[in-house]
Formats: sequence, structure tokens, C-alpha cells
Amino acid sequence: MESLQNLVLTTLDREQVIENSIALTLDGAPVDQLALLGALNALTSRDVIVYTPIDVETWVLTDEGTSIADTGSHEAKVFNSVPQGEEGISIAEVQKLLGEVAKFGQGKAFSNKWIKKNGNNLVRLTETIVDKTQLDLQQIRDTGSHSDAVTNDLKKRKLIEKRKSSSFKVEKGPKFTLNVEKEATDITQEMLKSGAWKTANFKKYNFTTAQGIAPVGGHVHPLLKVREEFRQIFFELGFSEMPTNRFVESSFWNFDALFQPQQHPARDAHDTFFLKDPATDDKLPADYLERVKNVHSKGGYGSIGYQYNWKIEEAQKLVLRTHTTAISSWMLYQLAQEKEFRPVKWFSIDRVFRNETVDATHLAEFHQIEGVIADRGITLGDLIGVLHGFFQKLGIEKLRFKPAYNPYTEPSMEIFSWHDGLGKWVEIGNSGMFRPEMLRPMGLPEDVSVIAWGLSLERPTMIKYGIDNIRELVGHKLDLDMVYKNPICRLDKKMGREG
Ligand code: FB9
Repeated sequence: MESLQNLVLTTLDREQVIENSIALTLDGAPVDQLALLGALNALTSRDVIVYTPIDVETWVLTDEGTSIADTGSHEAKVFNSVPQGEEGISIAEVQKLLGEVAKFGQGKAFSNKWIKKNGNNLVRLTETIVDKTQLDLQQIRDTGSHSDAVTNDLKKRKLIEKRKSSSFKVEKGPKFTLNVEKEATDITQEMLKSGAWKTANFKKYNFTTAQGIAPVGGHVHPLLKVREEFRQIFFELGFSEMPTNRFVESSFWNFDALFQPQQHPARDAHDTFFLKDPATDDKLPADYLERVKNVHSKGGYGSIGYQYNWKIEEAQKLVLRTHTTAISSWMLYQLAQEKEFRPVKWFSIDRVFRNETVDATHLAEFHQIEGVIADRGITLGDLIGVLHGFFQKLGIEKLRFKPAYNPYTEPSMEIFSWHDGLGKWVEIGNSGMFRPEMLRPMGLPEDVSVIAWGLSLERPTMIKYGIDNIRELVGHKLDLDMVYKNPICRLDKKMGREG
């Protein structure tokens, strides 16, 4: 910046005025006008100079235009490839010699009456030519201008384009001087100590043209945007959120309390992540644990149980929870400890972990969305009605239910919705009524039943944002631009038809 300031001052001192700064050079190279503007503003702020912008539109050559200005036009090259004499040269030969140039130059060479067809050959109509296109382009390269007729033709042929160049006329200001003192931009410790701050020349704040730095804020991940939409839907339906901030769970709450037998394959290390240290949790409610042990091994409440030797060691093993239903079971147990039963509508949306084979749409973890309703005498019909109400909020009108199996619900149903795009029914979740073998040992009253359902957060999110591979949505290879730029999420009516 300073060398530019010196260049302006010495030029003004020598020539009194700079008619057009486009002519200025520094170290033999044209001066960048944008950089020069910074120097001019600095000098203007102390009335050393005054300047007026000169906005000029000039013609500049495109890459193809530059090549023609250097080596001749396509039509001239076609003419030069045709030998003197009546025989001429075959059209095929010219195309072999010149390739694309022949295609572009032949027509113009005909219209210039430089060549003509003779059967399959081209023959010359004149001995010499003037390559006007090349000459016109060289003039534009040198002067930036030409007649309208020429510039219109060359623009149409994409050989030139218009460019606006900003430059400046610069004159001496009322306080013109060659000895411009460097402006101070900060008060330093030295200045304070020496007292130089008293006479220092401080640069004025530029509140008019300074480009502020765009504040970089945080960005919400699409999964969390969709989670928020689902949270609002549950709140609208009168549900309260369960406290799911517990990824590590005992096998007791994750499996045994849900009447999931200890030899169930889902409890195998191939399907579940077990912790090494700490490996177990022995702080489990002894009386409830005894009732769970009995219902697994001997049955009860009308059930024959699984008739196996239930082991507390299995129940104490710590795992990464495989479903948020571990929290639902803990919450229902807490509810059963209250003096008086009260109906509840709970939901949760949080991460769960499964030791599964990963693929394009499945990772070893996903977010489970779960709804739970406990009340006296509610039935499967209530569950179906609630599911219609819930999915209607997502714009999904057509549901079908297919009998299924879950260890902890009976009956259980897979939930299907009609997918317009695919023209078929697609699975969108799972549901059921918690078994008595799960609820009764908790101490819930005989007439209380609990309906529940679940789905994943990733599937609707991938559909909403048109993401095919789960690794584009989560993981260390995520394109953060996607997080910064993805639109807000509204799970509106059309979501169902796309979903
Ligand atoms: O989310 C799933 N599919 C889905 C959901 C929504 C959607 O679009 C939006 C509505 C507009 C599109 C698709 N599924 C469940 C079905 C499949 O994707 C399935 O392949 C993957 N499932 C996960 C489990 O896979 C290991 C999705 C996840 C899932 C499955 C079951 C539950 C929760 C999540 C459950 C439960 C449950 C049952 C009874 C009681 C309590 C909880």
C-alpha cells in the first residue's frame, strides 16, 4: 500500500495530475486498480489528494479471440490449407488437417468468396487474402475498441467480450505533500510511554466502505433439525420428553426388565456392545429384580415365562443401550413406585447402539424415536388411532399394519406407509403393547396397559434432505458444507408423499 502511495505522490509531483490511473505501472507491471483504491482512500483521508472514478467499458479478447489474433482466423487457416491451382484439396483432407477449425472456418471462407466447392474438393477463388478477423482482433487487443459493426460480429462469434474497467483521475489535494507520515492504526505501549500518542497521526475509522467480516455462527445438523420437528409434534400431541441422557445401560433395564430372555440373540456380543470397564452395575432394585427373575424363570401373571435359569450376572452386564425402550422401562418402573397411578404420554428421541454390519443406510448407531402411552384400559385400537394421529402430523395418511414379533410387546405391529414415489408400501416403524410379564413385575395396576411405537430419525432425515448414503449425513467424512447450507426443516404435508 505504501509503495502505491509513493507512486501516486511522485507521479503527481512530476506530472501535476494523473489523467487515468490505468496507465500507472509499478515494477514494470500494470497497477491493480482495486489495490490502488486503498492507497487513494488513505491519501484522501488526509486531503493529500483528490480522485474521481473513471468507469470505462472496454472490449477484451476471449481465449479463442486471443488465439486468432496470434495465429490467424479459422477461415484464413482453411484458405491457406487449399493449394493454388484448379485441383484444390478434398474436403475430407482439410477436415483431417484442421479438425474443428475446418468446421468453424469453412463457412466464413465461402462467404468471403475465398474458396468454392468443386465436387468433393475445395479450390481457391483468389490468390491472396486479408485476414480481417485477425486484424480487427489485434486492434481491439491494442485499443479496447472498434466499430459497432465489427464488435457486434466478433461478440456474436464469442471472440470478444465487454469488460468494465474502473480506474481513477487523481489530482493534488489541499494538503499535498511528498512526506506523508505513516498513519498509526493503534495506540501502542511505546506511544504511551514516550508521549508520541499526543502528536501521532491516527488513521480514521472507515465506517463507510470497510467490509465487515461476516460473523460465523453455529450451524444445526440436519438430524437435529428433524429431531426438533419431531419433538414439536410430540409436544403438540401432549407428550413429555423422557430423560435419555444415559447411553450406558445395565442389561437389566435394556433387556431383562423388558422380559427379553438372557439367551436371546440380540443379547449376544454380535448384536450388542458390552462394556469392559466398568463391566457391571450391581445397583439394581433387589425386590423388583427378584420379581423379574421369577417371571423369566417360572412365569407368573398368567405366563409360563421362559423356564430357564435366570442369572443376575447377565442382568448386571453393562451395555451401550440398544433401544431407548430401556429408558421407557425405567420410567414405567418409577411410575409404578408412585403412590397413585397416573396416565402418562412420554416420548424420547436419542442415540442407540447396535453391533450390526454397517452399510450405505445403516451404521452401528442410530437415533430412535419412541412414543409411550400408559393408561387404564387402553387397547390395540387406541394404538392404531394414536399412530394415525402421529403420522398424520408428518403428512402420512395411508397406514397399514402387519403383525410382528418383539420380545417385549404382544401384540406387535410393523407400520407401513404408501410411498407414492416408489409405488409401494414401505416400513416406517414398529409398535406394540408391552407384555404383562414386563408391566406386572414393575407393580403397575392390573388394568393399566401401555402402548408404544418406534422409528428411526435417520430414515426420515435422509428422505427429507435427499441423502442416499448415511455417511453423507453422519460421521467423520461428512461434508460440513452440507451442514452449513442445508435448508430449514419442516415436516410438512408433502413429506408423506416423498417419505
Ligand atoms: O424408521 C424406519 N423407517 C422410516 C421411518 C420414517 C420414514 O419417513 C418419515 C415418515 C416420513 C421412512 C422410513 N424404520 C424403523 C423402518 C426401517 O427403516 C428399518 O429398516 C430400520 N429400522 C430401525 C431399526 O433397525 C435396526 C427403523 C428403526 C427402528 C425400528 C424399530 C423401532 C425403532 C426404530 C422400534 C420400536 C418399538 C416397538 C415397540 C415398542 C417400543 C418401541
